[in-house]
Amino acid sequence: MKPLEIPYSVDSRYNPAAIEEKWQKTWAELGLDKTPTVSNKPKFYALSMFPYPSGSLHMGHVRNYTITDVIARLKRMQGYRVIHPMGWDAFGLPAENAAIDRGVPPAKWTYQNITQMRQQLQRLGLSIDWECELATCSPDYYKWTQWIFLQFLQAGLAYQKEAAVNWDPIDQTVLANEQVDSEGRSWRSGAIVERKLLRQWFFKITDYAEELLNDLNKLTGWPERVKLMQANWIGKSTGAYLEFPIIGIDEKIAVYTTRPDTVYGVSYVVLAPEHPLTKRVTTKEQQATVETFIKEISHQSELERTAEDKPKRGVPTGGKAINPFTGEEVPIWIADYVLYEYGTGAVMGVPAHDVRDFKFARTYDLPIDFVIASPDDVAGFDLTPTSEMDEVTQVIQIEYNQAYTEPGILINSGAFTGMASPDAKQAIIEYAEKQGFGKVRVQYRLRDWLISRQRYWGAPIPVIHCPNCGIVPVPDKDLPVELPQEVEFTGRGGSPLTQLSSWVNVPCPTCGTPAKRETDTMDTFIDSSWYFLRFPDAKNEEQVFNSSKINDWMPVDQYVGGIEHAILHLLYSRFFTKVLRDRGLLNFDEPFQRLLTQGMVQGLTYLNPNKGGKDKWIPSNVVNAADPRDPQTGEPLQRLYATMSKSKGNGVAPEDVISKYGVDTARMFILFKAPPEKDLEWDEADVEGQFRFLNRVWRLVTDYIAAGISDSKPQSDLTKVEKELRRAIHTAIQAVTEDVEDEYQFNTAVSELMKLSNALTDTSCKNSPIYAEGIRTLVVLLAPFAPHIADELWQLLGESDSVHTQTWPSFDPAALVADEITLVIQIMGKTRGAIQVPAQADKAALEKYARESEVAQRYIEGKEIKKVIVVPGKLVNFVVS
Ligand code: ANZ
Ligand code: ZN
Repeated sequence: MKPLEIPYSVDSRYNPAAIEEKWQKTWAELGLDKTPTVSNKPKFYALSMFPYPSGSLHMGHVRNYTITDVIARLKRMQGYRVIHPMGWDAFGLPAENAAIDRGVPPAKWTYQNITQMRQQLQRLGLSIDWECELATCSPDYYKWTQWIFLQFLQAGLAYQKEAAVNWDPIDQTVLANEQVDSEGRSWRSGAIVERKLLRQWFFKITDYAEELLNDLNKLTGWPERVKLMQANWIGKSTGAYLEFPIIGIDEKIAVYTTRPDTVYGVSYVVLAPEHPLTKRVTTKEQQATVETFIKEISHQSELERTAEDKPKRGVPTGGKAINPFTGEEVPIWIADYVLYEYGTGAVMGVPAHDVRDFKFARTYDLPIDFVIASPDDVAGFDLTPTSEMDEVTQVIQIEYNQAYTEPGILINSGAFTGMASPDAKQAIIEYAEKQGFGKVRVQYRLRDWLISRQRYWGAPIPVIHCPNCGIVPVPDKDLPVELPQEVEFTGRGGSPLTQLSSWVNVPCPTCGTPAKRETDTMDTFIDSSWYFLRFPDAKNEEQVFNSSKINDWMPVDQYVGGIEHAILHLLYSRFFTKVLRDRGLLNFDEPFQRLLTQGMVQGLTYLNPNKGGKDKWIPSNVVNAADPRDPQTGEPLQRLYATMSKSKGNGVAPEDVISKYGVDTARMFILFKAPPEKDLEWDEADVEGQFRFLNRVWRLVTDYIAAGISDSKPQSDLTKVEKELRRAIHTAIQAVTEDVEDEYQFNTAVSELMKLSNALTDTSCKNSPIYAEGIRTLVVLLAPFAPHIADELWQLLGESDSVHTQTWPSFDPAALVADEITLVIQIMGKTRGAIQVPAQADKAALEKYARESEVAQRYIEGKEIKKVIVVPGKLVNFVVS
């Protein structure tokens, strides 16, 4: 043993406040978190969803960034070159509201918040490369947002058309959806908001619908749930146009249906009242009725016409059509629930299998013929298809007392009888196509993306409207189109940009004629659809980014953020990536390789079930935990965990926890309390528990140092105790590595660290070099989780390099093999004890050890052994008389 030599006196107490500040400074000086520029190491891009600069950090942020930070630190130690950036999603409405309410300019308000939040973030000791920092509201970022807009415009993916917006008739302004309350009133004026048609800008995301859907298959590192949400949002449905010839005139009614498998159950055809064929099919006798009906419903809105709970109304036209499959005549009706703008403006009525049609048929006494049945209900029937398409003898009588809307087995459907719905759909469409009376038709629920906002605090759309040239893109050399500073915010009369004539009026860049700038700004989702492409080249003044740099760093290897972005942000980012790829700027298809959606942080709160609205939440600090009652009414309260929020008063401020316990404890608690994708219940006692654990580690290491550092090489012949300790060390390396590597099970990884710390505490070989190996391994394994204490202890161990520059240890498989195993002794199936036996003992040897054991001797004495059951590696069970 070498005499103790420590660079400075070891503080016997763990003092997080002192060491955390010290190490944050040191890391910054050493540039540990900087993104490596040249290196032949494999790359790793770790990214948290960047925050909106509201002004203060909440526990959800802390959890999100801690998760990403552990991954980034681990990957660096595993030999990757890592980029781990941070920025600000800084445009948006709250800044403008602050300007209206308090007169603070949006830019000033935003940058103040950024400064404040950056400081709070830096206290967390995250290994972020601050040199990549960006804010979407800064002109050197939105210059490129505008440039990308022009790329979309050039590609024909940006266009203008009329669209309905929320219009406040008092303030004369467009409102965002968030500014309209549940009663449809403006948040400011209280006026009932109107729908108004205005020219708006759109991005043609529908051009990419099919690829966005198909490429979900490539995202093997995404949660299934998120992929499903995206697929549903895109909403691909395959249906068909089917044509029904009209009797008496040489015309056909094309209907759009998603259920061609129900075509044998059609009992009528319905036209939208506005349909051009309505007049032609109406008979003389029905003319007056039809005209009255059309007049009546012309006053109804689309919503009223289609609302689920409204009765469906219609009238027969007197005309008839032929079902091309059955050859049967069916009446032609008009009805309010069929919209002219959707599909073909005509539907085939199948009351047996559609809820609306069912109600309609009941009201007007139309036939209801079941042609789909559940597989269970047709079990006993002969489902041989007939040879002819139109041979529909009603052979199977199945009735349901409501519409049967599920897919099932086709009955009474001629040659398609017996088929399952999905196959039948395809077969029926194919047949119709062959016969020339139908066509397959793919529809998406996804609509084009409305990107224009009549707001100030966003990136101005960089086009100029010229009376001669029409829409003229602002030339690249004139970008960015900067937001003017000297504006007044009144909240009335629309966007302040429209009032600023000096800004609006410009000569046309092409012909010089007096022209007008576009005053709309872009949806903030555009800013966040490409920020991850800017980080690796954030300072580039010449280009949006250097493609080879971005192709090198992208895709993001691990993206971490909230489930609330499962649809829009992630879909838009995928869309942008594909468009920029098609513009030749990128060489990959998908931006995010792996996605982790972290759960919510929940706080303790109390609920008064007899109260409604926000009043029902009673903050825990005014409640006596032993007997929780409403302080006002005395009513008993329910105790529960709910997502931390201001209204529930159950938030825990990150700075309070950090001041009391330090960042490392907060991180350890967050990681230990729940797996990252699950909700996490904030619990002070468990925070304490982690603080105590770090204190134990501190004592363990400092006691070891005080006792003297052994630098001797491990001998070849280890004692049994040494072998056991070595096994504990290497088991910890293996388990921690596996827990964090594939599944990010940080909670079990922290348990493994605790196990190792216990093994080191309990072992009797504290003078052995194996013990030294154990102490050092514990500190290294702890580094990604509790980075400050780990570096401090590492330095106390006499190391001059930061622990974060160490190589992540690999385990020695030989050390994992046990010399001895525990053999359970049972008598008559009851466990009576256990003994240690050599691991390689065979069945016969195990039985011998068991028989000779003290436990067995005690229970067997004087009895006859009838049978011995040996389970190798586990137990021996004696059956006695
Ligand atoms: C026959 C049928 C049978 C239908 C059945 C459904 C169930 P999505 O999925 O929203 O696209 N439909 C078609 N055009 C319509 C219009 N202009 N106005 C009102 N309804 C219309 O809905 C497609 C279904 O909505 C179509 O499939 C059609 O009714 C109806 F058991 O056709 B279906
Ligand atoms: Zn012009």
